[in-house]
Amino acid sequence: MNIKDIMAREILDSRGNPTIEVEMILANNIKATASVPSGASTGEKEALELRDNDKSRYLGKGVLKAVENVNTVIRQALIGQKIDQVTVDKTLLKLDGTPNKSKLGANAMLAVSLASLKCLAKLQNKELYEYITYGKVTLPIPMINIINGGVHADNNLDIQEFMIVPIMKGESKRIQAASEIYHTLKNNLKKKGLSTGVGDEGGFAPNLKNTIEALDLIMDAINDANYHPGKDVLLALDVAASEIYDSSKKVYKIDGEEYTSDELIKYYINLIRNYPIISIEDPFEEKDLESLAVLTKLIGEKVMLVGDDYFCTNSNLLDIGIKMEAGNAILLKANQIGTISEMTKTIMTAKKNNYKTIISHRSGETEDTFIADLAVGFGIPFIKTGSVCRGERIAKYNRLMKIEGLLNKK
Ligand code: 2PG
Ligand code: MG
Repeated sequence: MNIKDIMAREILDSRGNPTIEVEMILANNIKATASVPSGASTGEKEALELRDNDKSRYLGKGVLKAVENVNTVIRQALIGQKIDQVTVDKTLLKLDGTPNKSKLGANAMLAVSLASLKCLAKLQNKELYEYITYGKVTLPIPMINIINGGVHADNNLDIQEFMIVPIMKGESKRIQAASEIYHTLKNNLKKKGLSTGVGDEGGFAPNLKNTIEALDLIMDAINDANYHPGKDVLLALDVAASEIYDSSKKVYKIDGEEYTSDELIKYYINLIRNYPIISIEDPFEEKDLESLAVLTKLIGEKVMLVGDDYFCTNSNLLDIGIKMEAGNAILLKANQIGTISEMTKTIMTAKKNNYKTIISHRSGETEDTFIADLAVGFGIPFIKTGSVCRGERIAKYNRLMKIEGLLNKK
């Protein structure tokens, strides 16, 4: 089946910033639409998100150049071609020809790559998760970000994400637990006179005394909602440490204190002693793989040490981590790398080397739910897709519950 047409347009993401949407049409008139998310705490080695930098539109954040790239060069190269994921992605990579997708833009490339994947699933009359399924299908455990801090909120918390990880059986049960804990936390915050306004990923963003108060509030909410922290609900953190690193002093700033890497290691060990934390993402700034390797040796048996900015969904960067035994898990964000084929390669590399995988949204999202399908189809054990609040996050949870229903019918 050949590609008949490709059309890109500028749409808005959940922060109200422009992003790109692509519609692909096949010769038999099968159509699919895909849109790409956008990060705020981005890794330095992420593929380039092409923005116009034209201050007269959207404060420079327009994506008309990326749209134009799809509607001209990419369209001309792909129209009339047989649809096949590897061929589409190879064509995109060849047309771009740069190491970080700076010519076409990873946003333009991913939108096309993803639209092609969705067309292929429709062509076989399959659900997206079903089309990409290889091996065992699993429903991922959600890591739900119920308190937001760092660059995702205007409050005073330095750690970016405080997540609950419900591990009971059944996706709907896990999401139900998250919702109950979320609402209990909301009531508890209200009673204390704290703000219940939310951050970019839908978690609450109150000003608190410190990290410990955030963790204690979450522990109380879990208990008050009649769940058992450490038993059926665990905790996870995304420190996004590059954002709190002062490179001139070589220290991390948390709650007004400064920590060297060695002191931060002790800080984490103390945290996991006192709270049922099963995962810490980006515990040090993204260039410090040495400290990540030390922490992995010390607590890697008990805790997932997740590389997000460290690896940028790039199999070459992951290879370096693997060699250094730095981290034991990787966060997967399609727009960090730019094509589905490259992301698939990274997933395979991680699995082969026993790195746990977590698929992830971005802090700026769209209503596209592809990460839910990718998690199930690729058998990725965890998903990070924000809080149980804000439509763009809820869309992914609703899709997961729908897939659970479809799987149960089989
Ligand atoms: C992260 C992500 C998603 P951003 O750091 O893991 O939660 O944030 O999209 O801003 O990079
Ligand atoms: Mg992160």
